[in-house]
Amino acid sequence: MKVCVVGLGYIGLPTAVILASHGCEVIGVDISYFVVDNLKQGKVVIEEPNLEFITKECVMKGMLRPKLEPEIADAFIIAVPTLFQGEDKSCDLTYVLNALESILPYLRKGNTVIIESTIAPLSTEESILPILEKQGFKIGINLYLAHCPERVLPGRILYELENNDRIIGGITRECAEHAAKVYRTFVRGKLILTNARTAELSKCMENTFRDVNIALSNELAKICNELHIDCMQVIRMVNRHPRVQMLTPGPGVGGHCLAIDPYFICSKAKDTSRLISLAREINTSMPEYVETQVRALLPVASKIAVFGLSYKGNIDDTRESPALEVVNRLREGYELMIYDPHVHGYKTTSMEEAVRGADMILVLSDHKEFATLDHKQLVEWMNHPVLFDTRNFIQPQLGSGLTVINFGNVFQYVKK
Ligand code: SAJ
Repeated sequence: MKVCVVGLGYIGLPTAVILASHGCEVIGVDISYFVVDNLKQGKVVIEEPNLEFITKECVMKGMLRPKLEPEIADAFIIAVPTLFQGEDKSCDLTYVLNALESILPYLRKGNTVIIESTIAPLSTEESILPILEKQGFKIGINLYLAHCPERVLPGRILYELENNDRIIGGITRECAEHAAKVYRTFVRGKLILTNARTAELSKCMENTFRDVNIALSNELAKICNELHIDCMQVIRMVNRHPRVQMLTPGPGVGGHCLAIDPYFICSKAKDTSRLISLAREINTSMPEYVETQVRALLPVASKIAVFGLSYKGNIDDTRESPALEVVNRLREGYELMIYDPHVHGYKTTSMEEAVRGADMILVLSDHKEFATLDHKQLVEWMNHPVLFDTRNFIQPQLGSGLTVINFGNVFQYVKK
C-alpha cells in the first residue's frame, strides 16, 4: 500500500515511520523545507525515544520519502495542527484545509482520505466533505473519507501508535472499512469502527475528561490552602479508595491537547458545556495562583531559579506551557534565571548558574532530573534555601537544609 502522510510533526512523522516500517511505501510531506531537508539526512527535530533511529533506517532504505509536495497514492493521511481561534476558541481548520487542498490534484477514484488532526465535532461532514464532493467524488462510493484521531503520549508515541485501540470514524460504513485497512497494517490494538462525528467528539472528550479531572485537583489545592489542609495528603487518602483516582494539581494545563480540545466542544455546544468551560477557567487560573503564592513566600525583589519551561515532564515541548505564563508574570519584581535540561531555544542557563545566589528554586515542570537533585549542593549555592515545587513530586532530603514547599504545605510558609 502506498500512503501519503501530510504533516510531519509529533504525530505525522511517527505515523509515517511506523507505516513504512510495516511495509508500506510512504511519502512524507511537509511545508517546511527545514523539516524535509533534515529528514532526507535522517535527522529528526522532535525529542521522542527511538524516532530518529527508525526514521533514518526508513529513509535510507527508501521506504519513507520526505517531500515538499504530495504524490499519487492509495491513501492520504492529514496530521497537521489545529489551533483555536477567536473569542470562543473554536477550531481553526486552516492548516487542515490547506493540507487537503494540497492533495486534491493527486486524488484518484478508490482513494482513502483520513484526517488524524483533532477537529471539532461535525468538522469532517461540514468542512471537509464538501470540498471533496466539489471535485466530483462520491464519498463512500469512489472516495472514502474518515476521521481517525490518535491518542498517543509524547515519550511513548511509537509504542502507543501500535498498541492503543484506534477509533475509525467513517462518513459511511464503507469509508470506515477502507480507513481500517490502512491501520490494519500496523495497529495491534482494536480498530473501533464508528461514524465521523462520534470519532471527533470521542477524541475531544478523552482530553476534556482529563482536563476536568485536573481542574478538580487544582480546585482542591486552592480549597486546602484556605482551610490549611495538605491537599497532597487528601489526594493520597482519596486515592486509597478502590475506585477513585484523583489527578495531581499543578501550575496549569499545557500542551496542544488538553489546553485546546475542550474549547472545540464548547464552541459547538456553548450553553450546554458549562462544566467543561468552568474546568478550563480553573486550569487557566493556576499560573496566577502560583504567582500569588510566590509573591507571598518571597515578598521582596529577589532572584528566582526557574526549573522547567516545558508543559510537562521529560519532554521539550513548550506549547501552551503554563510555565511560560508564570515566568511572564514573575518578570515583574524578580530576577529570573531559567534552567530546563530538555528545552532549547529559550534563554536558559546551567543549573549552577541559575541556582547560585538564588532566593528560591521554582519548579514548574516535572522532569525526572528534578526528583534526584542533591539538595545539600543546592543549599551551598543558594542565598535562601527554599524550593517551591508546583508539580508536587519532589521529596525533601532530611538534614539537607533545603526547605521543600509544595501545594500541600504552602499555607504553612506564606508570610501572614
Ligand atoms: N497535568 C496536570 N496534572 C495531572 C496530569 C497532567 O496538571 O495529573 C498537566 C500536565 O502537566 C500538562 C497537561 O496537564 O501540562 C497535559 O498533560 P497530559 O499528561 O494529559 O499529556 P498530553 O497533553 O501530552 O497528552 C494527552 C493524552 N490524553 C489523555 O491522557 C486523555 C494523550 O493520550 C493524548 O494523545 C494527547 O493528550 C493528545 O494528543 O490529544
